[in-house]
Amino acid sequence: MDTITVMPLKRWRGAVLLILVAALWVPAVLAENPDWPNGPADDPRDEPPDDPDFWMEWAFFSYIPDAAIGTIRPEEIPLGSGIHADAAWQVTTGDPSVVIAQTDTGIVWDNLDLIEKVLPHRGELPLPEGASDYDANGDGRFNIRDYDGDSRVDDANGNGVIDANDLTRIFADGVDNDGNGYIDDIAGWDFLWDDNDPTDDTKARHGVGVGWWAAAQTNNGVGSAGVCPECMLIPLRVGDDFVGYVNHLNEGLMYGLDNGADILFARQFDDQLHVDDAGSHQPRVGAGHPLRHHSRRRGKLPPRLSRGA
Ligand SMILES: [Ca+2]
Ligand SMILES: [Ca+2]
Ligand SMILES: [Ca+2]
Ligand SMILES: [Ca+2]
Repeated sequence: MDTITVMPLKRWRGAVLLILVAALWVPAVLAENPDWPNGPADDPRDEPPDDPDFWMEWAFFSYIPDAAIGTIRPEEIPLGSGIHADAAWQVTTGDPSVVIAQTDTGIVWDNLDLIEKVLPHRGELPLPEGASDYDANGDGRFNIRDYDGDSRVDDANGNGVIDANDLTRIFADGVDNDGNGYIDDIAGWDFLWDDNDPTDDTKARHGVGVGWWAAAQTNNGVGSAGVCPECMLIPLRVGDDFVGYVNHLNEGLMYGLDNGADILFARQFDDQLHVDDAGSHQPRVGAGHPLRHHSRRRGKLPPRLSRGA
């Protein structure tokens, strides 16, 4: 099986060129936009989302930014510069019932475009204080905002914001409450270290990037946009760099399948990854760099995150 994705250098050159060209185009006004998105018959450029970095997301555009028109062959101009996500939003911005398993290098919890996009795991959590439903605020989705005002919840990880990782630290009780084989899998899982904290602690940031592109909170005046603005994410850490261990990826994909994900964000490891069989104790990558091997001790590990730990 293949494992890691590395874009060939010549493709990067093209991408960098387009980014530079797109960077020349800056819309006159990027204000809060309650009218985003406009209708399918309208020009999406008339009502862009208000995210300040959206103007750099040439990969989403159904058009060529004006500043780049002269650099593109005329016959290619109708193709646009990207995947036409802006046109898709004019039909739908997605649905929070659609869950993406983000199998990558983990997550940074205080990313303002992702805080509300992480799907907490109901089976390991108490109802929000005083609520009869996990969607305590009735906005149609279950996320960290449903614990707003809950006297039990605070900034347990000390990163300055209330995020799903705080729920893990506060409500971890050392019990696999839902019996899915993972103890206190409250906000994703780290298959690299086999624990319940998928924090990107090596700051690889690849997982943050792909999670952002997939489902960043959009039109919120922060950062940029996601392809599916309303979809939710389960952060599943399966590596800490561009070199990974395929069994972790497989475990992450299986976790997603078994725990309600509709979309498996499968990181690929073409050309770099070494595929290891499940019984090997000495997995190796490429020219022979040994990887740490972690035996599965699912259900036997104490929770890495607990109150005061
Ligand atoms: Ca809610
Ligand atoms: Ca926090
Ligand atoms: Ca569990
Ligand atoms: Ca945003």
